[in-house]
Amino acid sequence: MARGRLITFEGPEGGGKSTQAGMLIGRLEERGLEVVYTREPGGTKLGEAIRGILQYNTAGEAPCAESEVLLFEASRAQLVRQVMLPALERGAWVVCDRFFDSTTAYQGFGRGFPVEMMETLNQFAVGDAVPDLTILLDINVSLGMQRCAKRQAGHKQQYDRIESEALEFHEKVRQGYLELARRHPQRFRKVDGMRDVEAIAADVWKVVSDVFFAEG
Ligand code: Z5A
Repeated sequence: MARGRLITFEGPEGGGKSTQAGMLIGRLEERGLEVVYTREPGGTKLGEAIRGILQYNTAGEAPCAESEVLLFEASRAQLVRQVMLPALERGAWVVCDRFFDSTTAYQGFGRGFPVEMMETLNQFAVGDAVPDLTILLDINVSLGMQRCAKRQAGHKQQYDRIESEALEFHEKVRQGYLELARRHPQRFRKVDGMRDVEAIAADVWKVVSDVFFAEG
């Protein structure tokens, strides 16, 4: 059985990663593929507990910036061993909502930790579970925030710890993602996330078709 494929969605918040991941999975399943959806941080019991700590301080205090990095990596290492590698090895496709590029973008470019250090930690956490394709849903920070504010108001939710960071932080993250896409052109495809859902989905499908299903 051929190894499955790993596709990750990345980008600033509000770019529509979860929405587009769901739509892509529908299209892949129509082709008869087994698809496993997961997300970071989370996707395992340990990872979901870490998610609470990272987003809502459920340990009773906020992690310091160094702990934050290591908690993301711990959640990731567990997800890779428990969910991703077994799925890929049995030939399933895995679609993941955020993965290690989020650490490089948020903790590296955003918080200012050395990018090379984040990449070394990422590599330790994931081993050879490197995405075959990373779709960067690019969106300007204020539009992303507006979308999230609308959703938050609808669900009467609080902003989480990282969403509550200043606009300048989120702008550094966005620029970091654009830099990563330039550095890794083989793996990254940038899609404009500022349009309507259907237009974005059509572009996402074109990218996936070109990368995986092109004739010849
Ligand atoms: N983080 C980190 O710092 N380091 C790491 O290593 C990792 C993560 C892995 C995870 O939060 C946080 O952790 C995240 C990064 C950080 N923090 N921030 N900021 P999360 O998983 O809860 O949230 P998120 O990943 O940022 O996703 P999101 O905010 O839910 O956005 P999204 O998935 O990109 O978008 P969505 O849920 O599909 O859509 C958001 C809203 O917009 C929703 O109401 C949709 O109906 C609407 N939407 C979606 N598409 C459209 C279009 N095209 N037009 C209009 N409205 C739309």
